[in-house]
Amino acid sequence: MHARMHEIVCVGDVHEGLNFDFRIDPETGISERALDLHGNFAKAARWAIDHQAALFCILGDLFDRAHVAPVFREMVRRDVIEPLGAAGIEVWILAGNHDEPRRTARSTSLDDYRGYAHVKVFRSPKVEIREIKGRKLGFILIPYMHPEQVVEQVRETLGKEVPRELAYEAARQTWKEWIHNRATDLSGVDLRILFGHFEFQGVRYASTAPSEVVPNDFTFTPEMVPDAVDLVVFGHIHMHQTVDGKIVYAGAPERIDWGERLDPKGFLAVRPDGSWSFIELPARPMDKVEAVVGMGDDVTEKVLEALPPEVAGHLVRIEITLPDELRNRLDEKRLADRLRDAFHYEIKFVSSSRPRVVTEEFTLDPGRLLSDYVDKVLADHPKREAIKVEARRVLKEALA
Ligand SMILES: [Mn+2]
Repeated sequence: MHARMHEIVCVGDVHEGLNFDFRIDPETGISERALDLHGNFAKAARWAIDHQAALFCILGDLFDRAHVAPVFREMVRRDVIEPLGAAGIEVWILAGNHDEPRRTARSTSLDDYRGYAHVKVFRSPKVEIREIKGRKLGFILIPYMHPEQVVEQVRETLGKEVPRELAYEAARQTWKEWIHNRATDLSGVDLRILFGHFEFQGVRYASTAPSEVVPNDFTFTPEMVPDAVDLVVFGHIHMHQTVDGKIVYAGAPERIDWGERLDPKGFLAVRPDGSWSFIELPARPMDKVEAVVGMGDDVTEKVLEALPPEVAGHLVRIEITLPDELRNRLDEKRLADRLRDAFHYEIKFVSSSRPRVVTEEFTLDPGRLLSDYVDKVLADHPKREAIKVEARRVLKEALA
């Protein structure tokens, strides 16, 4: 055995199964963009194999929903689960809020991998101990559980009824006590690591988003982590960052939405002494282009001017604000020619004649209809984007 087998590779929110409505391979039904997400996940697995890692941990939201198409489950099996198994690397999969169903009894696509001896799927909290490079490491694992599920557990174990409006506070208290007790149980180990999938208060979602406290979201607070825990490595937030010293988010291995367009993406390599490195992966460039057109302007010229010089392989989103009268003046053929090397581009027209976003396309896609509906009805709502994300998630779960 080589002496190098010691890193713990931690990968966050992969979101396999996320649908994109462009560059779809008619054979597989998969968008090339979905292959970007998968490709970076496979690169993390490759890195683990090349570095003879001791452990490969997926920190939740491997899948975008509780049920994803078999083709995605097969790709994960083929490019990640099985190669890691062949290299003798143990794999841990924690459930996240996207792939853990609200009802525990309903299964998730994650359960597919239970049959492998080298894989452990965690859908409820657990403690594991491993000896790595001569050091005894204690792991406290807290997969995502919906607050209702936590309350349900409190009722089962204590026979105590918790009113719905107190669910979040009860869940926080329950998690805090549980983590504290497990850390105490692990007093004999050399290092205690907490793996989980939750939001800590004060995190930033992306460098383009302001860090705001959304009071209705279920959050952890740093006080919930006892001193006895040496390192906290979490998934759920897609931006790699450190919170309060010892709390680290691995971040997503690729950019999942447009808010993440400026952020570096990758995974973490944790060493048995508790130190870690962020390993960056190549992320597809995303350009958000805004053109504001006035009555006297040439629409096409204005848009061409606003484009970055290099777009080959980029995702481009163009938002054109213009008076309704100029809506038909864009020379789409010239634009298409200029953007022919782009990976994909989309145009959104914003009317400067009316304050609201106008949907110009006709679609029967339920997800887009719902997004458009939220855009229209909640146009001025400060949390419109967050509401849209959650609404689409619930719809997807319902349609799956
Ligand atoms: Mn999540």
